[in-house]
Amino acid sequence: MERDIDIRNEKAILVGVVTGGMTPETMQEHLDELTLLANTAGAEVIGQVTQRLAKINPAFYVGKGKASQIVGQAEELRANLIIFDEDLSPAQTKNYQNLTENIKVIDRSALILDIFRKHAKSKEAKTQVELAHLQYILPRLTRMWTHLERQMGGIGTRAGAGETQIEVDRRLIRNRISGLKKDLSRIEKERVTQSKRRKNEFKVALVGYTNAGKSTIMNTVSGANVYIEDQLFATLDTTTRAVKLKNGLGFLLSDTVGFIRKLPHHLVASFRSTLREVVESNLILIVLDASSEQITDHYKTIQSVLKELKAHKLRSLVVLNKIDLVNENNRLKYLKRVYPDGVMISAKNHLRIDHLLETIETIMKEAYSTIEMHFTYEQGQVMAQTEQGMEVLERHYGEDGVTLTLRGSIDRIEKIKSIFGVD
Ligand SMILES: Nc1nc2c(ncn2[C@@H]2O[C@H](COP(=O)(O)OP(=O)(O)OP(=O)(O)O)[C@@H](O)[C@H]2O)c(=O)[nH]1
Ligand SMILES: [Mg+2]
Repeated sequence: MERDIDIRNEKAILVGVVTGGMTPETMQEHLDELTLLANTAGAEVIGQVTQRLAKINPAFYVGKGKASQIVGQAEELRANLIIFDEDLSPAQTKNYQNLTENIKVIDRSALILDIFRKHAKSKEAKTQVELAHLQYILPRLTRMWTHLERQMGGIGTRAGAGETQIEVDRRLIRNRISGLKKDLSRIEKERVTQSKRRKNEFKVALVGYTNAGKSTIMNTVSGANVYIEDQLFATLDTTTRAVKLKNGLGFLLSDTVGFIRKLPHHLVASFRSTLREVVESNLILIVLDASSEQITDHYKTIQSVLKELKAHKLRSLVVLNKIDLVNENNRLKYLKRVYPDGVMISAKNHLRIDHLLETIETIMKEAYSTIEMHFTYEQGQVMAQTEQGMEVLERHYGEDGVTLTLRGSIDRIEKIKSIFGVD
């Protein structure tokens, strides 16, 4: 059942539905991506079915006849898993379960959740994934789903008077959900304290489609040692490192979980604490795989997730990574036309990283302001404190003290002004 999906060594067939103005090519691209997801989860794809639909059938998503046909085909191919590219409603999942006992029928969200569960390592990621997973399965519980009692064990797992097993299961899940939410708000509080400490620093966040090369950029630019793999969702946690520029200015760079088309809503919501770094950044680097045919789709997906996070109005810069794989002149021209401000790099081959850093520096300076401050010679300590985290553009020694011209974040300058009562 849903709870127990562990997609390893399963043989799967994929189902894609073409609706509205979608072209068969786009459908195929979506199924190719679904194949990658299935492989990442450990399944082998042995067949695919596509169906053109004018209207979604509430019982089976596709028509009843087609549903039986898909199940029949899966049986014939000896598949034990059917994966829909579209989200199935709880009722549709249950209907399929009634249609076949030996074959699991899941949707794209369940598959993504399975990958996240396998890749989660830190306490935070595990908590977030479990929360999203339980929220996903709560409305999908069926009466066949009775392992929970044993798994959760202990007091309160027995059915009370008049309570059916499924009611017990629901109660257990709800309790667990509220426990996980409490754990997450505790983790979130720690993050708030951390981010307060970093308030005056310029924060840059790497955001992008999964496998675009965010972690490779992180490692190349900051010398970090983040896990890089040619697979989807290699990264589920946020890593932050300080990056120093040649002129002494510096910023904090964060690498985080990647996005994908139709990322389950519960996942985005429960990964809020991991994605906090994105929401609080001064600059978002939108990392795109320049060699991907789906680059436009990827860009749209990123924009819509950023919108969901309420981070779409933040300053952003497009980074066209994997430019080493783009050999055709026409393709380069196309990229330049569509992303005129995009910075082309190859993180893996260390190409044009300097150019990326220079662009970040220019943007930082725009977000920065300058202030002139005068200190008497007795105020040496106060002056040193004021200088912290700021760039000293000029230092003029006069008879009655030192005049500094400082450049730094507007926040920091406002703070200095309020401390010294200047305006
Ligand atoms: N050819 C080429 N490959 C690259 C480049 N940058 C990264 N890669 C490869 O792309 C794959 C994914 O890289 P990651 O850095 O793990 O990508 P990510 O965006 O962090 O992916 P997730 O954490 O899984 O979302 C790896 O196999 C990298 O070696 C590049 O500039 N050129
Ligand atoms: Mg990564």
